[in-house]
Amino acid sequence: MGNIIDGKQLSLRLKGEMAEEVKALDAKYGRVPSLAVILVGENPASQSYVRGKIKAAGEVGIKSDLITMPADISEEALLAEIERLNNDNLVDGVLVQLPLPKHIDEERVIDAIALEKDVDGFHPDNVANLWLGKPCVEPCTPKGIMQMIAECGFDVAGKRAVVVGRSNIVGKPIAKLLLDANATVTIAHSRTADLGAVCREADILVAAVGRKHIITADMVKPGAVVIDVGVNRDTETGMLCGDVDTAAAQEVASYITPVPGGVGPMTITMLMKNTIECFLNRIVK
Ligand code: L34
Repeated sequence: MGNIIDGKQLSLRLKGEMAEEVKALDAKYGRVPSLAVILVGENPASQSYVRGKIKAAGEVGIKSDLITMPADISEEALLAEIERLNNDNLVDGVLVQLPLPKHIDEERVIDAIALEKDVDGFHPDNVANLWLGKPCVEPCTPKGIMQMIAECGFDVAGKRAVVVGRSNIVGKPIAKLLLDANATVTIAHSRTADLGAVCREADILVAAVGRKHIITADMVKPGAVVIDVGVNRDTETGMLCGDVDTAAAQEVASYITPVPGGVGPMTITMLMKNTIECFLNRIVK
């Protein structure tokens, strides 16, 4: 039976280390890193994730500012707020929680965030830098996944990785990070023919589709490392579950991440890391 990679435990340790680092930064530079989070509307899942981000900032000693806006806010008003934060020299990171209400152009909003404050790594220039192999902010979820794989002592180089899902936030960037770690990477998705056969090739299987239990135990290669990025609400029980049938897949895998308590907490922890990175890039410039 495979081991659970405990994202909560790993997060606790990393946040502890960052808290020390932030203390040292405060002593050296006379201020701590600061993060502004904008939440538009009242999506309960977004509210929960954003609460997690503000709480983590407190634990690490990062200054945080939560800016909530009503769902019917105009795009112009949101852009004006981003502009204000861009121009505030004491703000190091600006994050706009997604998804946004339909009347707001998400692309335009992400474009408006100053590149040097893009703690999510979503800005097009950041994405370009990632794919060109230039210095960049790595998006939080993929960055957290790589930490979790490293944590189980698994050497990615030369191995086969299959990423199921092709979103800009997870699928595409995690494929690039795995490629950089010298894995042989396949990006599969909902239209992949014989998804099971493709997944069974994977030494590292990353599921980022957003569909409950799309990955069953028979799709997992014995001994594989399985990373479950799904955060799905079970419509019957209201319970949170991943894209992987965890209990059954754990019998086959060597390591597997749980939902909840896996990739989600690590996404938040990597946001703290990125905020410190942006602070350092800005302050030594
Ligand atoms: N701008 N929008 C922006 N940046 C992000 O990095 C995100 N993401 C995704 C959605 N929109 C975003 C997040 O923050 C997903 N995401 C996220 C963050 C945290 C958790 C899940 C998704 C998380 O902490 N999940 C907990 C359960 C939380 C609960 O019970 O609701 C877990 O243990 O998985």
